[in-house]
Amino acid sequence: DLCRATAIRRISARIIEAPTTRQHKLSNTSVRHQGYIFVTVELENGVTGFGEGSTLGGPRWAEESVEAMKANIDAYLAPALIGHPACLAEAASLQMERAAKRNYTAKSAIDMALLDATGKTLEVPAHVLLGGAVRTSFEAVWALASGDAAQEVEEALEMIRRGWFRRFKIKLGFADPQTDLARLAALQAALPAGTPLVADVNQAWSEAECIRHLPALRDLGVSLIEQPIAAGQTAASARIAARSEVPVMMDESVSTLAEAARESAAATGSVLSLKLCKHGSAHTLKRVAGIAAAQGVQLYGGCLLESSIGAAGHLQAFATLPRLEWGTEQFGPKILVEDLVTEGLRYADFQVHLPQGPGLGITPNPEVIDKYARKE
Ligand code: MUC
Ligand code: MG
Repeated sequence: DLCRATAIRRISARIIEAPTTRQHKLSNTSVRHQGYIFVTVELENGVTGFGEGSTLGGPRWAEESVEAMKANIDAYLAPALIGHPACLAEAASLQMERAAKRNYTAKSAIDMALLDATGKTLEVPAHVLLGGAVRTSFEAVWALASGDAAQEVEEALEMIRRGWFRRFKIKLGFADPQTDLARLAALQAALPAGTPLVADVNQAWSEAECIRHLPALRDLGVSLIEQPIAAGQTAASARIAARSEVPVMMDESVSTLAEAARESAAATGSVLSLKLCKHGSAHTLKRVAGIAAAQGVQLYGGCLLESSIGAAGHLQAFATLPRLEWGTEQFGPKILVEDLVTEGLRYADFQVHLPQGPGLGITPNPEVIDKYARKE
């Protein structure tokens, strides 16, 4: 039967370090390569599934690093799943929960590989295992984060010319607010009027700085302000969200179901960025989305600069959400010097398209993976 056929024979994890086309700066880190954990799951029926978990600058964006993920997968998460049916994803998540607390990125990479392997076994796309797609393409957002205003303007215009992206996110908080605002003003002046702009502060500002600078972001045409204040500063975030004339998006502040409930009820934002690495599995991502949506929070498909492997995993889950008001980022495949798959996700008409085919719908490229795998 299916459970016997999809019993997990082996799980392995490799550290990948893939160079990016340019420096990518955030308030608390700056990268020239992306660190991924690349998970391979082999089933008794001979099917192999793949998953990816992303980091930004080591344990800087969140607490997990590629090294920690590899150690915890090898020592705890993989042994807990040997012999377990890949088709029982919820039960696999429970097994992983018993084996290790938190470790959501590592768990999400394994969960993705299980979905891929089960989808391939049943010859259905992963979204079918998650309720089925209600959309097959998504308005895509590109992140500008070199810190060099002229370069960022040129890059944004190039994305529009290519027909890949016409919505942008600008990373703020690594320079002082005046410098950030000057970058933003240069961008706003160069982009077509009404271009949707997200400003991601990555927790860098205090409440006082928000009170001072959020009106300027509004005046510069910003349509969404992401995580301006440190995660966990619930009362201050709620005050900021209430006084801001631009919607505030929760990102680092919401990982677990309890955080989704608490932050939505406290109204620390009116939009939530969903990411598999924060929530631990595709099913949990859907539950987090439901908790937030039930309290009127709108949804945004976030990313952590995944390759087409992790980006496909996200699209498979995002495709099944009844509402996804703000589209998705998933620009990672286009910021890598070389994508990790044989055929990358398709970007056209300013949309990123849900891949067709069983499982995640992408095929990792073994030569590229070998090339960028850390030599142990
Ligand atoms: C984040 O905080 O949203 C996603 C895009 C980007 O530039 O950084 C990441 C993480
Ligand atoms: Mg963010």
